[in-house]
Parts: sequence; C-alpha cells; structure tokens
Amino acid sequence: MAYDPDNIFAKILRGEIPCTKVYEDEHTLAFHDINPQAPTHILVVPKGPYVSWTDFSQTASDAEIAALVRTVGLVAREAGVAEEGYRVLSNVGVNGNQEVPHLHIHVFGGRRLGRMVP
Ligand code: IU
Repeated sequence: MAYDPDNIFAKILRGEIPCTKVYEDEHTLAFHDINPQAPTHILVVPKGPYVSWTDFSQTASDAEIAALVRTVGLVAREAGVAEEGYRVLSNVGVNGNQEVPHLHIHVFGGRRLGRMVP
C-alpha cells in the first residue's frame, strides 16, 4: 500500500494535530492513544513514512528499526507497567484491522489484560 502523507499520524508527526507526547527521539514518537483501551495505552510510531512491517523491514535503516524497539521498552518502563506486565500489539492491513495507515505499536498495561485471541 502506498503511504498516504495525510493520514492522522503523519499530521501528528508534522505537528498539525496535537497529541499527548510520552517520548520522542530522532526516529520515533510515542503518545497516548486518544481512545484508551487500558489504563496505559500508548502508541509508538516511527517517524518515517511506513505503513506496515513489510515496508518498514525492507526500507527502514537499522537505526530506525533499533529505535522503534528501544522506544517500546522505554515507554513501558516510563509508564510504570514494566514490572507487572503489558502487551505489545500491531495491527496491519485489512485482515489486521489497521485503522491508521502509518505503522504503529500499541502498548497496553495497567490492568490484567484479557487472553489474546486472533
Ligand atoms: P489501529 O491499530 O490502526 O486500529 O489503531 C489506531 C489507533 O489510533 C486507535 O487505537 C485509535 O484510538 C488511535 N487514534 C489516536 O490515538 N488518535 C487519533 O486521532 C486517531 C486514532 I483518528
């Protein structure tokens, strides 16, 4: 799928739409989900124009890939959910029910989460 530069996360990354920022570095931005599904619900996004893991894994630099993983761990620690546990999830494409066509990782925590089912 071609990247749509007008998707909502692209607008957030450009500062055109506000977000509640949790963390930012050269390659990633983390912010609170606008419709939280758990006491902690943070979205971690790469700053580059990636829709899915497919294009990210093929075209992102090693530094971008490393930063995304590091940011997930960092926000879990900063949110205070690392000790009791949390869930990392990423929806991709139609079958994955991806709503926003910019690659993102959900970090859920702060309560006992239900059992994961497909
Ligand atoms: P999904 O994995 O693409 O289904 O998740 C998109 C998420 O983006 C979803 O949890 C929304 O609540 C969230 N979101 C947001 O945080 N801010 C927005 O302006 C919009 C969606 I639109």
